[in-house]
Amino acid sequence: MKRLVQLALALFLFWAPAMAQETVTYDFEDGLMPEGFTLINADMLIPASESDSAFIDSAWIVFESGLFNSWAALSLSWYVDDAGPADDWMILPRLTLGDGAVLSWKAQSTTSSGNFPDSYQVLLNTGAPSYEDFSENGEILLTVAPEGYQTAQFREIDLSAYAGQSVHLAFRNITPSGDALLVDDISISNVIMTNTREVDNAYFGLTVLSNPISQGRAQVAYTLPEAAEVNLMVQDLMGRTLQMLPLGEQFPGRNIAEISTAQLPAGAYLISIRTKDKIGTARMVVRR
Ligand SMILES: [Ca+2]
Ligand SMILES: [Ca+2]
Repeated sequence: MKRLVQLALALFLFWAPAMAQETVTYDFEDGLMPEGFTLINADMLIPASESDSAFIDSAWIVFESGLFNSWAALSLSWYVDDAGPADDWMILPRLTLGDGAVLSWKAQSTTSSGNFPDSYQVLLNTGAPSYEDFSENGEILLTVAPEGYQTAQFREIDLSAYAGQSVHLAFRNITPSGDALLVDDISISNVIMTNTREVDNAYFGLTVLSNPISQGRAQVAYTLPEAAEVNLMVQDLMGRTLQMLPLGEQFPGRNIAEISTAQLPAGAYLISIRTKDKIGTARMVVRR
């Protein structure tokens, strides 16, 4: 009997680390900046084009790109008076790297003439996801100066030297004077998973009733497979949180929650139902 226990324990020890390694991918397809990302607009420069005014207070935004035919992260580098350089950071949540981890992504400069291509760095830091900590202690893994503009470039960095370390990875736009940079399909293989929340848009069957909404309130319906502590979040399409409503412990089955929409300008919003391990989303349109 003792031998059996030992064998089981040996199997468990062998099995557990292998099973706990996963690939983490950010494809931006829900139209939102992923939860846990840190954005730092360190240059504080003013976008040259008025249609880019969203970048005044945001280093990177999630954008539906015609070039990629996909949602992607986009960082602007064309500022008033061709000022520069850009200094825009997109820092990923902390990840613990397993053996043989590889970071890969797809990037492209958006300049159509080729005259204003974007440059950027990819960095790694074991400290805090802040400008100060990254500037002091961050390691530049790769500098791309400039990125290609005619086709998407697929790039990767071997992270096996950092096995066992818990790190933040960052993309930093450093273009002297450019147009914009697209980054998509950021993927890190062999990440040691702890407790993460999975975005599964359809998971709760979340629907906005009587959508589009023209009244001052909206009702959303969702289904819980089991009782759970639920939060309801309203975000704009830039990923900014507008409302976070703790709904408390909710019963399994179909539930209805109400949101006040009186303060929301006409437009599209993202509603999400969040439990400790799942996020389900739906779009809501407000009309006036
Ligand atoms: Ca995408
Ligand atoms: Ca900026």
